[in-house]
Amino acid sequence: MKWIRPSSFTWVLFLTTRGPEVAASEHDTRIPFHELEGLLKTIFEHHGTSPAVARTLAHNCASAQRDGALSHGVFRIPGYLSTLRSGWVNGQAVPKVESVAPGFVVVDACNGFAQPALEAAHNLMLKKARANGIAMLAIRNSHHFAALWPDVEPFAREGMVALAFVNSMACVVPFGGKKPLFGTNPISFAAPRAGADPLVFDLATSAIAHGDVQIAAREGRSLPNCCGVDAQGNPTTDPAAILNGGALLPFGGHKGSALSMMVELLAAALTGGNFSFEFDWSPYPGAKTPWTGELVIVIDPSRGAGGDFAKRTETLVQEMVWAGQPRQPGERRYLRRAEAMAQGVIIGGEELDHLRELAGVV
Ligand code: NDP
Ligand code: PYC
Repeated sequence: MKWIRPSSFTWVLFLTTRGPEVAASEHDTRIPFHELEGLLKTIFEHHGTSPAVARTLAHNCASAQRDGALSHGVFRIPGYLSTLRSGWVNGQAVPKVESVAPGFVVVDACNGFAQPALEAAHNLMLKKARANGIAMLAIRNSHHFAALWPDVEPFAREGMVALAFVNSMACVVPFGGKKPLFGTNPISFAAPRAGADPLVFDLATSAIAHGDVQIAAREGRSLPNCCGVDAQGNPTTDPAAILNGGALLPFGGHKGSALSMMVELLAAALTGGNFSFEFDWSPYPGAKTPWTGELVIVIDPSRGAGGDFAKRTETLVQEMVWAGQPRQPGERRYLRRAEAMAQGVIIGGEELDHLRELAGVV
């Protein structure tokens, strides 16, 4: 078979004429990004966070909604509020940043959220990665309730390659096992591209994110095969059966299970945080946020490849396109982002009314 390499013009046309995959439904409305961010900041502050924590969480959550990462957008607000109300997490925590080696930063999040801890270490991480070629950030005593791509994309925008690992709560059965042990344990990766948004992937190591199971249950949808088991350990496509005594499975059988195990070791054992099975939130009714750890690795690619890394990424992306891959990881989010910044962030009408009530602006 003869392959015809498309011209770059063809691909630009393909990418710019294709709309985002998720269209607004008749029940949806739109809100400017900065308004959504402001609304969420007010809500967080009204529910016990410091202004600094509120600003960080609001930006993170509004960004997920903007980019169509709906399992970690405003859908998460009730969970954030109930976890704050329960006293399980400290919304006022001020992270303690410590430089423990030329290429190693440790942050004690002081039982607060992981994002303010990451933010507090961001500049130091960049400085160390530039000075040493690589820097590690070990966050412990933290709660991560969000998508992971916002933790790596900013580093790639600074020319760095970044990886992040976070563990969550025991709800995934290890391959061949009988009881949940691992969290849904996502891994994210970001690399700079010459003349384009960074190449980013962010994926749960479970067959499906817990958030997506909750959304499917709420909408009365069944799940694809091989996502989870019911309370008796039988395969099920019913999200309610997974949520009520059942469990999730790793993606890709033993391979996803091994990656999930690695995330437990990197995000918990290496940081001094809890394994996903180690914390007990039962004395805190309403607690929803996993109390674990996060590891972030930032690499300066110029130490290995001179100034060429972003161009090499671009070459690989072009070859993937030419090989027929219809879209790259991260591309859907960038399309949604561009559309939301131009026309407003899509949100359910009732959901927005509820957020306004919570913020006390109606
Ligand atoms: P998805 O399966 O939706 O997507 C995984 C990755 O694959 C994304 O980078 C996505 O890009 C890319 N992708 C999806 N479809 C395609 C395709 N057809 N071609 C090429 N690339 C594709 O993510 P998950 O459901 O696994 O995870 C959802 C979110 O949940 C993540 O943000 C994750 O961080 C979060 N999560 C958070 C946890 C926590 O403890 N805080 C625990 C578990 C999950 P794109 O973004 O462009 O669609
Ligand atoms: O969607 O699996 C998930 C998740 C766990 C913790 C935060 N999100």
